[in-house]
Amino acid sequence: MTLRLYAIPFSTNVERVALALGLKGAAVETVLVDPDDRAPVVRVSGQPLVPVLVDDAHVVSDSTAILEYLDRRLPDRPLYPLDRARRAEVEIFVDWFDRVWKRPPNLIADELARPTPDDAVVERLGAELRRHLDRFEALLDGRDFLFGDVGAADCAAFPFLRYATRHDPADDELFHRVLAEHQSVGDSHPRLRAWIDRMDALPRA
Ligand SMILES: N[C@@H](CCC(=O)N[C@@H](CS)C(=O)NCC(=O)O)C(=O)O
Repeated sequence: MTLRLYAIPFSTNVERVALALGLKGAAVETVLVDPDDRAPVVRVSGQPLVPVLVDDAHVVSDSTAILEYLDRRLPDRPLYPLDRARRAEVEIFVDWFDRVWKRPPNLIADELARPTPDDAVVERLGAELRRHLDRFEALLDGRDFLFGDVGAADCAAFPFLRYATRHDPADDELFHRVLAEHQSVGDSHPRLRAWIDRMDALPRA
């Protein structure tokens, strides 16, 4: 049975899954959906957001839930450490990333979408986002990937952190412009730059 992945162009959360599938070497059929018409996604999953993974009778939405599902379904080349304590560390990181790290860029995008954005709010939140870059630089001290071996933490963070050095000109989504403008790194974060290059060279579905 071929896995099916529902996607929209330039989706960060879809890229998490595409990277995980690439690491697993799994065959997948990608169903590219019109971002303005989520009917096919709603039909298959009962909700409008991508990614959605369909594996025969199993329909899984939410990128983190999909990564966990893939590790159970295709246990070779694990995304999460097999050791319980190390696994919990990665789970805590992914949870922090989604609940804490994502807040400033989302709030900046909300602010910029207002008729008269407050520059001071944008600057304060931008500074918070830039401070996190130092944490990633430290996480990569002495190792090639965020928690040692490449896995779920890298798949979860890369699609968002890549904007520190890469922004496809065809990608004009506001949230992505925020990520590019408030994270740009020069020579200040060499480990982060090298990790972005390393991650970008990985296969993906
Ligand atoms: N928690 C979900 C979030 C999914 C999500 O927000 N997906 C975005 C694409 S990256 C989406 O479908 N957005 C559509 C919209 O907001 O209308 C996950 O991790 O998969």
